[in-house]
Amino acid sequence: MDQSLFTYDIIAEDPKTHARAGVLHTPHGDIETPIFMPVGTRATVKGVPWETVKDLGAQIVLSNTYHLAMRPGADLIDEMGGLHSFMNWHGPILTDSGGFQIFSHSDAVKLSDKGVRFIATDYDGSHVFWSPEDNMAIAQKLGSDICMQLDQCIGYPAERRDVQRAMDLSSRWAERCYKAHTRPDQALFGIVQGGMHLDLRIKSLERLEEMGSFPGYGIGGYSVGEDHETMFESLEPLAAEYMPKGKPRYLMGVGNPTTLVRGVACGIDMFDCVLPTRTGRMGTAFSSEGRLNFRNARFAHDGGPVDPQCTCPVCTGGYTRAHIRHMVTVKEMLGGILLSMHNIYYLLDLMRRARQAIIDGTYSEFVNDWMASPAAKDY
Ligand code: PRF
Ligand code: ZN
Repeated sequence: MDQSLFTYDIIAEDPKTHARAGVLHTPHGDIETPIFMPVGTRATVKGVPWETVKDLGAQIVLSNTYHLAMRPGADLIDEMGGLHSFMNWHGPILTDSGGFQIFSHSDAVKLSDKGVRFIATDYDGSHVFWSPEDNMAIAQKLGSDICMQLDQCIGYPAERRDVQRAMDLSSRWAERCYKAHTRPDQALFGIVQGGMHLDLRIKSLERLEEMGSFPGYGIGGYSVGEDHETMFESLEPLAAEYMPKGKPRYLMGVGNPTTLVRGVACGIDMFDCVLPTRTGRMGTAFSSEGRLNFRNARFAHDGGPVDPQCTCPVCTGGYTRAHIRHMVTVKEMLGGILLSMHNIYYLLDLMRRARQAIIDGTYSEFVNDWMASPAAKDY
């Protein structure tokens, strides 16, 4: 499969860490890495119009094959001209496969070598069966710039033999996705699984590399119940020593600010997470002082911005902590929207600054300063 539209140029490598800065080319635009990708699971970043998502600095957004296939359906999106045109976001889009839903809906899922059967409990309860080929057909109909293989994400803790089984199944599905994927204007990324076991992770990666040439690699199966140190114990060597240098590395579903900073030091290029929007809707803001909970009465009389050090449109636009605390308390939707905007900007800006530090050759100082700052304290 010719995936030459998706070249990845590494423009700088930090001398003391494994961090890299790069540019990933896609048919809908270039992406400067390291990058955070805001999540629009159901073809919208909850509460935030696309013009705003763009103004916040997003270069690529995520969506989800499982959720879009349930509603409104891949045929309808195809009929409306594909996902970019349907959702009116004309920059790069990455669609996840549904592999995470195998984990998050695990009591409503039946797995076999043939594929996955979902009992669509969060929709109308109907059963859907997907082979890896079906999953690729849906992704190709949606027409995202990057799609992910169908995989099995397994939780933590788990027995090694179950982790191995999930990894083996993911490898076999990867091969079938690889063969079934034919759209030259869409990149297919393989996904490394293997839980917290470095040897299984390496095996998983080797199998993907043997299949041919994926234009990029997802790293799945982290942030599933383990603590941070447990994650970095295998993630660090995997990314720093084993993953191919010239391909983008995408750590799936991980988005707390400190993990981003440390992940970049390991050589991760791409991140996504619902955290900024989900916690924003619940009244929580990332900030230079750590996480702030706006349901807290201490903000009731505070006329300052959400974060005095932040340059987002909310923090520079005159919105006060008192006003936002009020809106969150009485459940006015603008409160959650403004905090979602601030949180998205916060992660985008964090990655912009990380990238600049990599280019300047000072990323190790960046990490040290970050870890010593109050922003890192709610990790
Ligand atoms: N697989 C897929 N999507 C994912 C994950 C995974 O393992 C994760 C794990 N954190 C998030 N999203 N396909
Ligand atoms: Zn802000």
